[in-house]
Amino acid sequence: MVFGQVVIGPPGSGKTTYCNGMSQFLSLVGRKVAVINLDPANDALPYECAINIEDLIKLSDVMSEHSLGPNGGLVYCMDYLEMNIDWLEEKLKPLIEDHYFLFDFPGQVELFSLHTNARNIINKLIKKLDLRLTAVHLVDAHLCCDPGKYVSALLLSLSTMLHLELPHINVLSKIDLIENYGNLAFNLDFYTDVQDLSYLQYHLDQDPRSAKYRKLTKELCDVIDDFSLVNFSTLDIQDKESVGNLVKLIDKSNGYIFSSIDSSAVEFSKIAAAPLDWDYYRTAAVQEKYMKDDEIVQKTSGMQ
Ligand SMILES: Nc1nc2c(ncn2[C@@H]2O[C@H](COP(=O)(O)OP(=O)(O)OP(=O)(O)O)[C@@H](O)[C@H]2O)c(=O)[nH]1
Ligand SMILES: [Mg+2]
Repeated sequence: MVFGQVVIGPPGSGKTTYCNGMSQFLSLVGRKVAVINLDPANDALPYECAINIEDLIKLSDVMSEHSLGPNGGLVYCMDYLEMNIDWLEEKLKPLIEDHYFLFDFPGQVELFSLHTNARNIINKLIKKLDLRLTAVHLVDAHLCCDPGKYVSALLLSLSTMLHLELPHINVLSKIDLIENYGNLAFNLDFYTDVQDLSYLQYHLDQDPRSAKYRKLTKELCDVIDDFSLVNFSTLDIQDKESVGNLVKLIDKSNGYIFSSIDSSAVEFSKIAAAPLDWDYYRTAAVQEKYMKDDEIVQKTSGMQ
């Protein structure tokens, strides 16, 4: 079984930096990582990539040959990759034996919430190579500073989750920079847990520019509340604890945590030794008490 991550998110949200940091972190904990660059607009790659879409198609060629802008060019490149999926498959096959995959995707959001090409590419790879992939959706944490932008980040996260239908983790990236943007209107938990958006609506209504969209904001927030699917983890790529916490979440979501029982006893025992909110003796004592109460009830009902 092969595990990996599909790294997506709006332009500049930190995908390439994430792939670089994550591959270093995973290598340190003993995994063999292959980073696959599927973004033809990625100029200077900070990581050594195992496969690069530029070997198949170049964005600059597409733009000049077909008179397309960068957005249309990227859609064309993804369509082209979908049609030539065998190329990617052949490149991945030698790595399947012992590698963990990180796919660095383009930042054009409509590719993951509207078009079908990226979804088809991922699904074909999953089927043909028996991959277990989690979508890691990065959103720049500075969007929390503006309630309108935060609502749009929630909607984007929700539509991407519904569109891709993969195990999915939304991440507020660059959380180390959030203090630089001034005080947040609410605690960070409010933005990560997405529990009650009525406070956010009230906050938006205080701004005369957004007050006129009150009804629209309410309807959009209701959609997010009704699905009740979106929440966020946080990430500072330079903080190993932050990266480690995310790895634990991703490993649970794609099932890696279970596969590692056989393949890496050391890593699994580290996870197993982590503190758990479970106390055998406390649980056993409660069960014993219930059994005694049951006996008493049975005896007293027999006496009557
Ligand atoms: N402080 C801080 N900066 C970050 C972090 N992650 C990424 N950055 C910075 O954010 C900028 C954009 O990062 P990229 O990794 O190029 O973002 P991307 O999503 O790959 O961008 P596109 O490929 O253009 O869509 C870079 O200057 C990074 O150094 C982080 O966790 N903390
Ligand atoms: Mg990038």
